[in-house]
Amino acid sequence: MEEKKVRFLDKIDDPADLKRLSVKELPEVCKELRNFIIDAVSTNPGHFGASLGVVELTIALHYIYNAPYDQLIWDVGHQAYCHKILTGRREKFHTNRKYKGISGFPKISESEYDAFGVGHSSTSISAALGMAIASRIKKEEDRKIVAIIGDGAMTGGMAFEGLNNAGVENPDLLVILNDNNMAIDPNVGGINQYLLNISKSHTYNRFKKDVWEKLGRLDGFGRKARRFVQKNQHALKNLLLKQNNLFEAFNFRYFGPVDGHDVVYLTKVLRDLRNIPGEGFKKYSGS
Ligand SMILES: Cc1ncc(C[n+]2csc(CCOP(=O)(O)OP(=O)(O)O)c2C)c(N)n1
Repeated sequence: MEEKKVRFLDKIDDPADLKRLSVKELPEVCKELRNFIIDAVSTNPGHFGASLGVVELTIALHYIYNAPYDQLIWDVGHQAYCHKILTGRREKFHTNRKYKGISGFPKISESEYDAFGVGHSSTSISAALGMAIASRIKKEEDRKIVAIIGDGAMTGGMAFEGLNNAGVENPDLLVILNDNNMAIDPNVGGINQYLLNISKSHTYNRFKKDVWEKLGRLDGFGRKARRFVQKNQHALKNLLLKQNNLFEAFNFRYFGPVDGHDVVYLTKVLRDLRNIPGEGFKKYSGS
């Protein structure tokens, strides 16, 4: 069997080690992490596809955010293998889901990086909202809270309770919709159709990407114009999408879709989202 060379992953014991790498090196880390999971899960079975699907997203999140101070909340948690491996549990990963081994889901008592204990679906937005409000009360303005939720979990009622409450609470919160059109089985229902429709709206997505990138390159006037676009996104989107955006209706700003397998681009998008100034910004990003 061909020996797989590992240049980076063996030296990543926490996200600080990941941050020492250059953005250009991240695609290689993604390959190594994906191989690591495939090898581990082929001898010790566990949730396979869900974690393989978020390799790039997890690496980009840990590269840009400062966990455990920033809190990453995985919905269901079956997709958190990459997160576990990057946060000090690589060497224990062979004990995943075994008696006295590490848990197959984020578990608060297992690691300070596991911000919320999960297993049940559709809880992440409410949990993240609670944490964002707590952070606001404690005046921790630099602390970021991110919920990562799949399109399957997004169909659950509790996810909508979270959106509904966030709409009036106005927290500094990023919700990442990891839309792979798949749950345990292919996803079904009205929300699924809706998500397919918005992710296919090329007119809007193309327009936004072009405008955003061009304005970002300019200084002075460009920055002002970018702020103007930012402020008026809601109206602009409705105009271009020719339909109301469900998430915007809940008072979220919707950015997306974003290619969730392009780790370099993801770091750029997350850095932009992280740096959007001011309290009260709520962001919803499809990937
Ligand atoms: C309350 C509850 N109901 C059902 C489940 C079973 N369940 C496990 S994963 C999952 C859906 C996962 O799909 P998605 O959110 O799209 O994530 P993906 O696997 O695509 O990453 C469900 C419904 C659960 N964990 N909790």
